[in-house]
Amino acid sequence: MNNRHLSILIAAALALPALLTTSGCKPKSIGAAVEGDAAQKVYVAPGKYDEFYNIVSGGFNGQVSVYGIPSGRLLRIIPVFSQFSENGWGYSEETKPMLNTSHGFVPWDDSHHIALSTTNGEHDGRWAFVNGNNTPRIARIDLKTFRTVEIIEIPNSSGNHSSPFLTENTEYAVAGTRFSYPMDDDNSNPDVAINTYKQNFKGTVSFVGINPETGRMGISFQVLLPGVNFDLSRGGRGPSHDWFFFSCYNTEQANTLLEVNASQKDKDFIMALNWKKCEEYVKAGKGKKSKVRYAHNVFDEKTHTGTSTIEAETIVLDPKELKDIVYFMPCPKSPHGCDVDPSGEFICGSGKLAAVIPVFSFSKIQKAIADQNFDGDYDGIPVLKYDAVLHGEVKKPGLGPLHTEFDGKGFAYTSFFVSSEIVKWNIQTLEVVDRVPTYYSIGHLSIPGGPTRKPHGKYVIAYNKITKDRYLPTGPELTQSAQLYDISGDKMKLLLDFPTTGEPHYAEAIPAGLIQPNSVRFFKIEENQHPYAAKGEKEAKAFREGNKVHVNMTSIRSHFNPDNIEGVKMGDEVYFHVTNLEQDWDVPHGFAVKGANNAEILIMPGETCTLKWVPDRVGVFPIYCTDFCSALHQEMQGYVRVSPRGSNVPLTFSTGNKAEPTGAVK
Ligand code: RUQ
Ligand code: CUA
Repeated sequence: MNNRHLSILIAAALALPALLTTSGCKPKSIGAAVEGDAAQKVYVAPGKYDEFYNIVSGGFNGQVSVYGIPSGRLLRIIPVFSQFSENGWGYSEETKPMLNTSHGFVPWDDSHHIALSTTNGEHDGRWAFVNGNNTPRIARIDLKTFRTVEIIEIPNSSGNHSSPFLTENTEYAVAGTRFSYPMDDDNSNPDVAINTYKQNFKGTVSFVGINPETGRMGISFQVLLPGVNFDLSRGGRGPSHDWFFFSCYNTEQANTLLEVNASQKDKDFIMALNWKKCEEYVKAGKGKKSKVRYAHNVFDEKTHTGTSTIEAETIVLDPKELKDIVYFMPCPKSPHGCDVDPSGEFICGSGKLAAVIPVFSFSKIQKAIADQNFDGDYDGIPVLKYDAVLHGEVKKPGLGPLHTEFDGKGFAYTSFFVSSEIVKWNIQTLEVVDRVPTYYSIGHLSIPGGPTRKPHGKYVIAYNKITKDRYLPTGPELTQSAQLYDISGDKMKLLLDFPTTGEPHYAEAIPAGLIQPNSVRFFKIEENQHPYAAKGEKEAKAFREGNKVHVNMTSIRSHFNPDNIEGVKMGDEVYFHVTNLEQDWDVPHGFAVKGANNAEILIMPGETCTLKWVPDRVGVFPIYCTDFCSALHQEMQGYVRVSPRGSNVPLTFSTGNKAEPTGAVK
């Protein structure tokens, strides 16, 4: 494809909704797109549960959201790489460390991909991993609490896009750098001219090891690679268990105007990497130490507190010396998605600008490696011959293929951004068997269990990039949108549109039964090890340490203890450590104070959360519960008196008229 064609393609993509209207692809009415029984298929009656959890990355909102499928009902927003004033995530003293990085506090990111943990390549319902794209990070969400419990920063990386895909037993989450650049490493000189890209810019992929019991992450090793863009990846399974596959674009190594300059070559690469061999080399001491800085943040459910540690070293493997760990396979053209079928034999690359979908055969890859069937090398990495590793090509599938999921019945489903459709094809014969339009310009798609050894099938969900006319308009920005299709028959059938928060990127759907029974209902108060917890009303107190006033406060329906505090002075920092004494499901309490510059907090039963407040004026300030917790919720309130600097009002605290201030003033 020449550049003129390329710009036509891009222009076509931008004008797509108009194009659909004029070309007649768009059904004339909703009725034409949806069959009569669609409503029944997505109707989840009041009091009934959805069949699947759909765990969806929020793109530029840095969050993850959870929907029920088939209803499309929004069940929860999980803040990850974002502050969230609804529950104080990233604002409370306990959660601020979770957003620490080697660049300091970075309270936002751009989260693209979800990976649900697997055992033997099948969903186990334990954790969800999600990537931070901008300031390279991987987060782990505990699916027992639906909370972010760990975030690790990835050094020697810039734009963590091809992440956090997993190996079959969740041994590793991967992180491939989207942007190549001069490494962070102390031995590298980062101050180079941008136009020396070819000489000085490098790529890496990192393998983040995951503890099989606790889920705790740590960077096990990194692999140093030529300076290209790593886009997406998938772990092998079954026969290809030991391998990982990454799509690479910008093999032209352009550093400006990539829309043209990184679209020159007819083929870029899928990279095949043998992570088992890498493990062996690391064990044999073949890695080199790289001096770097990166944050590792862990949230402890016993202390209900996050801590951030700055780590200083990684191990880097160099495939120029370790010849048998990495191979490139030519792939037309600027591949985006790189997906492995449930059997582990087929790997398909979706060239955004390609007219075919190439499907590679794992057994042929192994044979080509054994026979050294190479087409030279690329920057020291052997390039396998395209014909030697190809199972075949899906011909004329559509325009702008992005991602592929599998139904476990021998079919693949590929999203096409430019032609705005999902195309179903047979993995063996490579024949297209069905196509349906999406509204509009689908990015990712998800079949429940689609990236596992045993897909659950039944539905495919489209995550669309452009909403246009699908919903009531809400000003210049429309809601983001997903669509649900029935795939239980031969033909895909549109069932439902549902709005999403942020920009939905990748998502996974998992049967409710794998998560629902494990859901934590409350934290046991006797296990609360927060240093400022008041585990009963008798333990409630206020005390001073210099200009810091600590209030170890309890909340239970429907009062705080203490609820009257005096003796705070201008210049003080007040720390409200609120312990929710409830031991019952679904009874959080909120806490808010007038003029607080951060957020309210929402404290789960049995948990302690801390809100820091620096009063800016003298006066009496109300505090109150923000979550309607009982018939007397509006009574759940109190006051804090703030006196001038140097005032001699003693620090006292009380609850109830009888209990006069008993303040143990330090
Ligand atoms: S990407 S729309 Cu950031 Cu996953 Cu393909
Ligand atoms: Cu506690 Cu309202």
